[in-house]
Amino acid sequence: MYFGIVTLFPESMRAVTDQGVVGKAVKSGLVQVNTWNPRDYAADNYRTVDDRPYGGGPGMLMKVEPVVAAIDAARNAAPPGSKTVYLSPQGRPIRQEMLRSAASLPGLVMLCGRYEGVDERVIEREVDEEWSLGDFVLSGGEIAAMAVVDGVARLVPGVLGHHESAEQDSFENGWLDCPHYTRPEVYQGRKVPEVLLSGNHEKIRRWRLEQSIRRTLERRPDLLEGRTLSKEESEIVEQIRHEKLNMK
Ligand code: 9WO
Repeated sequence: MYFGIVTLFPESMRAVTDQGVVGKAVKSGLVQVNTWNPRDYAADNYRTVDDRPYGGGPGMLMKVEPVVAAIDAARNAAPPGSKTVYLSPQGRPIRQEMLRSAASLPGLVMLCGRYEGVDERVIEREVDEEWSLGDFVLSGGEIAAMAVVDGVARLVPGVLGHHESAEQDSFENGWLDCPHYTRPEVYQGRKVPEVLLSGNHEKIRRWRLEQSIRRTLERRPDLLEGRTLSKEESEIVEQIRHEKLNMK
């Protein structure tokens, strides 16, 4: 999997490429991360990368020529069939299935904005999709790009070991993750749920599923919209809804 990152802060990507699961995948060659700095494509003696917005107002935009030249260089180095994504709060909220389809591409080019962003015509002409981590503002797209590199890289076959495998993930089954426990058996007077000590794997599986469903109904009921549930899942959802009715 190839990542080309267009950024004024190429060193920032080391936070994701130099450690952990992604660091290992980069070292082994399963994942490649290259950076392209608009500053290297700035034509003037000052290597100017910002410019003033038409219409006035506070803030600056990224200067068009250097950012387009860096995008072009990134795309030319990326494998054919790669997609170009701009990270911004105006983008489509990222969901796990978007990362899954990105992981099936040969490469992903990501444009990290700085300042007040990028000229809209650059986004229209050079970018396939605009993605967002959520409804909040950062000071640039780099942290979002690193989140995407991390989230996509771990879906590339061979990047995770059998034990960490992505099928176990929260969201691969559509539910929030269940709670987890490790030693000690009693911590601050709070005991580990008995079922987890029972050794009954079928009971444990069902308890975990029920916990996942409870959490999802409680915290993220929106995740149920438009989903088809298995018989077991809908039975658990019904049972929980009944309990709630009886409480009132
Ligand atoms: C900066 C600014 C300065 C003065 C007045 C208004 C301003 N707006 C902005 C601004 O929104 N800057 C963005 C910074 C431009 C695009 C790149 N930046 C960014 C990306 N911030 N947050 C993200 C982001 C990306 C993905 N998911 C969540 C947030």
